[in-house]
Amino acid sequence: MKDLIKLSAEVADALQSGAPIVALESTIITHGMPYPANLEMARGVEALIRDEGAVPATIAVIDGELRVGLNDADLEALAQAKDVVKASGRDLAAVMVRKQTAGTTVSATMRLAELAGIAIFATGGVGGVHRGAEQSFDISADLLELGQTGTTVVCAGVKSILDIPKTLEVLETQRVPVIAYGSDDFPAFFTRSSGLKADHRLDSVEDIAQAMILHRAMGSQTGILIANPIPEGDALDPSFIDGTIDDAVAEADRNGIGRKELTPFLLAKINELSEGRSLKANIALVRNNAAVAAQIAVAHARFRP
Ligand code: PSU
Repeated sequence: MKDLIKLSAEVADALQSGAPIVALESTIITHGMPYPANLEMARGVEALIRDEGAVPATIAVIDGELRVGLNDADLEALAQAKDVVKASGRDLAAVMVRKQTAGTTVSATMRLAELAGIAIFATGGVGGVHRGAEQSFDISADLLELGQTGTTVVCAGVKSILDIPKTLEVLETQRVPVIAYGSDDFPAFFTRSSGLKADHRLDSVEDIAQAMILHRAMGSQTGILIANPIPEGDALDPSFIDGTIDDAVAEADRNGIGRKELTPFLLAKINELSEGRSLKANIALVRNNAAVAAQIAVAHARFRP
């Protein structure tokens, strides 16, 4: 199956030698942030992972080719690409046949990371159950992928653009362990707490690496969701950001935005309404997640049987 994927030389070497690797998604570059902040974020996150002693592997589809590990020219092209597809796992085959370029969502990136043999993946926020899902049925494929693909995903929780209690319910149904790092609470992306408890709390990256190994050793095929709260100094005031999110959700509703356009629309709208404060927080939390994911990868490479 590895022949399906084109690995960068650096990632291929790291896989061969068992060096720590952190996978990164690319929808956050193509649909989650505007240019040039997206490019700076992508470069900065890769540099941070290297500083922690791991190898970054940004994943995307370029001209129909499944790529694991991008070079700087690839990142630059992706950050500016127009009409680029947002590909979840189910979209990959058609995108390949049509030789399209796509940013990979959490679900697609998890699947490709697993195919490549990469255990850990860092992102900002995962998709979840959208508000009003009892009418729209809009539940991100990310949650179902977490239920069947054994990648550990480090995120900052989920945004309150989503219905967070329902998102946690689906994760429970999908048998996905939800572990908060250094916190009792499940974080809400821009803020350190959603007001809901996480199922488990672990306080060290070594403990998280051990949990990954035990989860697998017992035959579980599901992913693990690590919820890493945004650093205190970067968190937004809950009343400010919640109001902004409510306004963005109402505007999406009025304009009939749905399906795969909904999350990118809400992200862009929140950034506009918050005058860039959400983007700044988003970048800070992605960087924090990348650093923690790299530390977990280093511990995991040490403990792995
Ligand atoms: N949430 C964010 N930023 C993002 C995304 C989600 O805060 O960029 C992206 C991720 O790639 C995620 C995808 O996998 O959106 C989920 O999209 P949907 O809700 O359509 O499943």
